[in-house]
Amino acid sequence: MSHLESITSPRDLRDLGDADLDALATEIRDFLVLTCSRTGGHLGPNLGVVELTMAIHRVFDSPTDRVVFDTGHQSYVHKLLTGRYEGFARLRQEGGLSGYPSQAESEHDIVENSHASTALSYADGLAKAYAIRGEARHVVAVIGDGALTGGMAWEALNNIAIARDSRLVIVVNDNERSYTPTIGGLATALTSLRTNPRYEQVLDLVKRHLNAVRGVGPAAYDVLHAMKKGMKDALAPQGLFEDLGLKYVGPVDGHDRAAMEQVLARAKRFNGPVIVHAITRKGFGYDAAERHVADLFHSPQPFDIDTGEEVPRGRIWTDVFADEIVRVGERRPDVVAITAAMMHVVGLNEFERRFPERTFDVGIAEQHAATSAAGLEMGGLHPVVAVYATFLNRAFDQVLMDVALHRCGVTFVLDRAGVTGDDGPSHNGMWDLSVLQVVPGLRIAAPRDATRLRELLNEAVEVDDAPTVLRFPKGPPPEDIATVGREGGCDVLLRSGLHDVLIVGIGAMAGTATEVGTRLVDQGIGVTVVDPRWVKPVDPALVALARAHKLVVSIEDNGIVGGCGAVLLQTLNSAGVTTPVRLHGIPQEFLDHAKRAAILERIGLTPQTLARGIVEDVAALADVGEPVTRLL
Ligand SMILES: Cc1ncc(C[n+]2csc(CCOP(=O)(O)OP(=O)(O)O)c2C)c(N)n1
Repeated sequence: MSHLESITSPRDLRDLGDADLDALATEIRDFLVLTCSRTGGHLGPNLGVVELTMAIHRVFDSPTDRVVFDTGHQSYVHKLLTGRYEGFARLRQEGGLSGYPSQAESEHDIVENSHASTALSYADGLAKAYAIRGEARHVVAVIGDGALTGGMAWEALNNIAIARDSRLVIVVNDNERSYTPTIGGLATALTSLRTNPRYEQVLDLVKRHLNAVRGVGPAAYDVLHAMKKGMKDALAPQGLFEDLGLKYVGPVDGHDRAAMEQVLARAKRFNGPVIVHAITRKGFGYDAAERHVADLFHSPQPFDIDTGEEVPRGRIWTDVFADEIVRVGERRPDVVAITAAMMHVVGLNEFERRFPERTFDVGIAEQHAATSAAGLEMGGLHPVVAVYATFLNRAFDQVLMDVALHRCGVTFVLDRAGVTGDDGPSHNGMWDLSVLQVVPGLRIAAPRDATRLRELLNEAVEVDDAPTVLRFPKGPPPEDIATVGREGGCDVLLRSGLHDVLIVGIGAMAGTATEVGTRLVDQGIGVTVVDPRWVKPVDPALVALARAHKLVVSIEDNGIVGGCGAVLLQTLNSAGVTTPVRLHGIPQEFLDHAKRAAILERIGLTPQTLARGIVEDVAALADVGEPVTRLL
């Protein structure tokens, strides 16, 4: 049995000697590479925290002591050390291990939200709770330099600095990267901490030398120690953490397990908040990851272990946006682009290459992205803020008050909208069409295919008196879906027979809507299928169409509560249109990870299930006698 297979709990680590621990670290790396080569996953970040995680679990006693991982994408090693080796065969697959910590999986997991920059706030609360309850438990928060660029992390530090009773150890996992190199003043400050000789190290050095001189050493050392603060400023002028009032230890080589254990043990003894600054390398120990220029294998697709070559993913929606935004940029010198630490994954890398002075990576700072976009707009530019749909939630108030209230022409591009699947509940982009409905003046476009994405992006950047949103899903776009007519601003995709059922297909669900329509036509039901293109505000043409039909059906890959269907229903109600409306969307719940297709199947958002339901609805309406008796 390998070392790795024999680990069922962190306690098993305590009995191992240095050689066995080194062997275990190697086994973990090999295993991570093998697993991710088959399933894909956050390989680079996890290769970087092997020793660091082992050290934490040797020094602290989880789950009595709590370990909180910021974002949680780097928790694979923690999972391996907490008895989940077997589960890795089905990593990120339906019914298998989650790609993030999961309370359902283990008592060692506590925070599973996977939106960045929250760990310190959770840890602050946990540590305060244990202090108040008189429980002698430590809390360890592991946070990357990327996640430290998020404002919430600094709000937490501000509070932690005065929480003297908190037994809280913050491990800053500094690998100088988010996906790409971490940006900003923080990154510069960390570099200065990283590269300046620490006063502790210098003191140690002085101590060793002075102690060697008989009769002089200890006394001289004491004097020196008294001058410590002054020395610190002279040797390592920096104020990042200590000027906040936080005890700082480091920097320490995060790949030197023994050194990590030493500083963690010291931090633990301090019994107050301490920052441990660990220097690590993303992708450490796997050549293909270390050489991967784009993102050091932050989150590769399945790949060939020998070459590191990923299974080609084909052309995805992001690529269509990436090409078009460059064209927009060529035509419109006032268009600037903003990413929140995800330059290439949201398709801005080519724009950045072409227009570096017009591209801003703000760090994992969606709130700042939105409000600084408002400022850019007020200054005469048209910003395009590209983020994953789920992460825009972070900036809701900024969109509402800072952008919309000021009628700023800012375009938000929401990639990975709808069901994303593999990354679980926190990554499904199923909230935007609901939360953004409440924003006055804001307009939302949902393209059904690549052509519409290009069209709608161009229309969106023309709007200069209100925020616009363009949302599209993960994965490849479908073949273009032809238009057979136009009603107001809506594309008609299918028109057949009488005005029985009006199907409104929102964005990526327009293809599904068309398939559903075809099935209904086969059943002899008259159908009109439309794609509104702009889904907010509701197109008056939709109201007229709804009035003319016997049943309205909306289909969207967004939460059913407050989404496009719900707002359409409300609009029809206000307009006095009494046509029955059936809403189809994602049930308002947190969806476990699985493939997108499997989830859509499970929640009934497939043409077959939808068509069956609609036929039943039509039959039920017919049963009541009015007004659709002629339908069947
Ligand atoms: C609010 C939010 N925005 C964006 C992301 C996407 N994201 C996941 S990991 C990551 C980079 C994290 O960098 P860091 O914290 O330094 O960890 P590392 O991967 O370098 O270990 C980003 C931007 C996220 N999870 N949450």
